[in-house]
Amino acid sequence: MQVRIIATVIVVVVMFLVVIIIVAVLFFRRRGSDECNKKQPSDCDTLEYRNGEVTTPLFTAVGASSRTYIDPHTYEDPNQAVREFAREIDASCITIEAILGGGEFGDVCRGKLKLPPDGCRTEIDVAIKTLKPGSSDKARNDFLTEASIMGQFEHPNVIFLQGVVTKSNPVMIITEYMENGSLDTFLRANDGKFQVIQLVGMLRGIASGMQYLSEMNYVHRDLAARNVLVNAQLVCKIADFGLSREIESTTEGAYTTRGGKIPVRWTAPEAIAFRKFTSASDVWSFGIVCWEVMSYGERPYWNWSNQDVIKSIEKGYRLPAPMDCPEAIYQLMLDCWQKERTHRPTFASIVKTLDKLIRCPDTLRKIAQNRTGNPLAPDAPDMTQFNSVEEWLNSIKMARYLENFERAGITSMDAVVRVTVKELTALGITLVGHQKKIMNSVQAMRAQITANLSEGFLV
Ligand code: ACK
Repeated sequence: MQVRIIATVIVVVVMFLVVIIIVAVLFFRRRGSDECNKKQPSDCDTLEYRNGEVTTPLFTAVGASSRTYIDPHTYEDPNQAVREFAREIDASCITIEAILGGGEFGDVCRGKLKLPPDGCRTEIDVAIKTLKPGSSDKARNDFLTEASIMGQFEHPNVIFLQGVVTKSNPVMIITEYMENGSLDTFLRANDGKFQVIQLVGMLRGIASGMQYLSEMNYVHRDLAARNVLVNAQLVCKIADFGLSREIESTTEGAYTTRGGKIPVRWTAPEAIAFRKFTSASDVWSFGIVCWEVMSYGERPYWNWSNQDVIKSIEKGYRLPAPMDCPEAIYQLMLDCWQKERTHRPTFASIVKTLDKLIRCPDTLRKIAQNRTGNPLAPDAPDMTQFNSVEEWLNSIKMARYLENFERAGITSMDAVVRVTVKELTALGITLVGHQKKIMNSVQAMRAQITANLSEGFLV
């Protein structure tokens, strides 16, 4: 009797729980779809309804969320992507005032845009990229692709697209106006004029824009100071999305064996070697941008040839800390330049690191000490002239480790050039500062040997 009562109670309780679970599931599913319907169709689905038409890209990423970038090349008709992602502006709302410079497809101008919401009464400053009259259909499509990409982004550190003019000639792309122009030119023109915290603030902005883009699954492939714009308040914004799919950088691109172009100095080794472009390769480029910013627009790797850059990086050489660069920022650069891409920080963690440094400016006081300068500069000490390990260790004030090297059988300069950080630890050199000092010297030596070899000198 008791067993029957207990069994009945259990059955009733289980049935009751099952009913509650079913009701709860139905309730939440219903609520989810109601919220979805409240948003734009694109928030729930990649289907878009514009002007009563249903348009859709040919492919959609599996599990794509509303925050995923859609490659305009997946559209059968490129014009459709432009209609989808960029607002058409009437040419009569635009006044061109001055030419800022030449772009890949035509002039870049400054001008005014009358904003229609209040009957064209408000005018704002804009930048206007024009397409050269008489350009081919392919050039027109390539030109407008940038607008289809930019139109998908909305972030304070990513250049904002106002819209496009495609229904009249010249075809134009209208973006927000950035008073101080491109970051590299701006820094060169203002050498030494900023406080470190201002420079770090610029880097924080760039990292934040890149975090947003990487979270949208967008890989830039050409992040460099020349492709960052600066406004009057020193806010930095990522620009230049025209080259992001197929690198065609006119000034920096070096041809690969497969006919693509790669801005070598800014590009991660795996992207150069086998075209593995990812957000982690964008992080490498961000490290180079940090170096450009902290050195006020100096050219990375100075006047080295692209081949010298590739060879030196492969051998472990890394750019030295710029003058007066905080140690913490140089460490961040070195982290971005980890050979193994999975060991590099993400943009999210870079933003966190920079935020912490900005919140506690004292952490920026310590200046990187391991500044070795350009080992290929005419006045750089010749690191290839040492006849013995002892002579070399004496020159860098590390003679205390002579025995460690000898015990490990590293008794010639040929062996020294091949030494790695791991080996240093194994031979008992565990102080990070000393490891850095020794490795900097080894890297300078490697760079000079590479340069001498490429110039045909016997070393
Ligand atoms: O270094 P700059 O002054 O900044 O010269 C180049 C020139 O146009 C050709 O690209 C400038 N530029 C490009 N986009 C913008 C923009 N949105 N706002 C202001 N200047 C821009 C760039």
